[in-house]
Amino acid sequence: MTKNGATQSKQDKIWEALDRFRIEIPSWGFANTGTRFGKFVQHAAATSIEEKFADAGEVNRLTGASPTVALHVLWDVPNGTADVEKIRALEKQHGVKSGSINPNLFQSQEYKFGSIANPSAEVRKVALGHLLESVEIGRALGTRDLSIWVSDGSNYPGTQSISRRIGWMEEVLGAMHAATSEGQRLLIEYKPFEPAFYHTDIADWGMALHLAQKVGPRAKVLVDTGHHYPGTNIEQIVAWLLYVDALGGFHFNDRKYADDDLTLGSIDPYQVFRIFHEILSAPAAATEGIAYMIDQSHNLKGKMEAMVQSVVTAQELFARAAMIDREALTVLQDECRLIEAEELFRDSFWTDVRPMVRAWREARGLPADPLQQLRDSGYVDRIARERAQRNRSAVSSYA
Ligand code: LRH
Ligand code: MN
Ligand code: MN
Repeated sequence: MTKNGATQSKQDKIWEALDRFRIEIPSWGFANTGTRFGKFVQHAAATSIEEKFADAGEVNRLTGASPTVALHVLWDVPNGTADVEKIRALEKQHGVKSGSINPNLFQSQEYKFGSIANPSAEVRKVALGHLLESVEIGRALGTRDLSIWVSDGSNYPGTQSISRRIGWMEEVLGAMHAATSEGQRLLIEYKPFEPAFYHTDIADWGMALHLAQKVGPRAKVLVDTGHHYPGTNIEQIVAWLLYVDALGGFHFNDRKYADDDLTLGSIDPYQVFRIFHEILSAPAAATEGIAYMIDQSHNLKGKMEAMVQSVVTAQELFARAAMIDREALTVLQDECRLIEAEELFRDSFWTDVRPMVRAWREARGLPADPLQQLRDSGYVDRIARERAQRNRSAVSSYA
């Protein structure tokens, strides 16, 4: 019901939801990636921060729903705050802002035995230095979130003290939290395994939640949908994190087996719908700050196409979840009318919202079909030509 007592139409609910839904896109989703077995290079892939911003700007122009781009410090901001001016200019040029800042605690040789959970105080200090620099970068760029993924762990039982490492992480993350300003947040991401194969220091939401609660009020938990064992009830985790006011945001992607980084909703769109339903069922105050982000690796799909497809899929699933008549559902739940409750829930999921989303796009002056518009615009062909040419001349100038 609306304030004046009238029941909101499905279309109103969808348009209202789409007006406020924004999803951040990752700079690394535009770059050449692969697996540990090899990389398949795409001519259209971005190889510089300039190209990543250009691509992100184009995705936002097409969808109107992705105005920020997540940056990975080592890959995008290698010179620290010295890069900030250049990034500010790119933001202006391409009409997208920097989003979450992702420190990199997993690539340096020093981190062979861990970063913030490394037994060496010297290495932990290096990791803290990088985290503090990331806080500075975030402050200088005026961004809110620092997304921290800790790849630390061990490969063989008995080789590390699991419990002492908890204390070390508390210390480092506490020092990082102390350096943040009012408008900044620490989002702590968890992952059950990979690259560590026996124990991972922050393996699940319980561990991430403990650290977030321990280090301070600006720390929250980040849920990467690919970072769960098969069959995990992710929406239940989401409901609990919302309940304890600790849900900071999401890295959306899909998976069939492990951290596959497939595009959002490509394997199990019902799961994304169920997650959105939990969010939309929670009190508005608990959900306002949630950062929706995409974290994918488009190894085989075209980078631009995959990103547009993912943003559009997220919008469609959010719209479907927004349509659920939650008041009616609550009555059915309380009266334990199971089939009716499930059918009401499923009815929204099975509704084809695409015509309504299309109408919303047209009303907002956006392309009615972003993917088709991307094809028609010739953007991908153009960047593929330009970037292939540039890569060829770069190769011949080294020869
Ligand atoms: C780790 C992860 C983390 C990283 C990103 C590149 O698997 O999900 O969020 O920052 O991938
Ligand atoms: Mn992630
Ligand atoms: Mn991941």
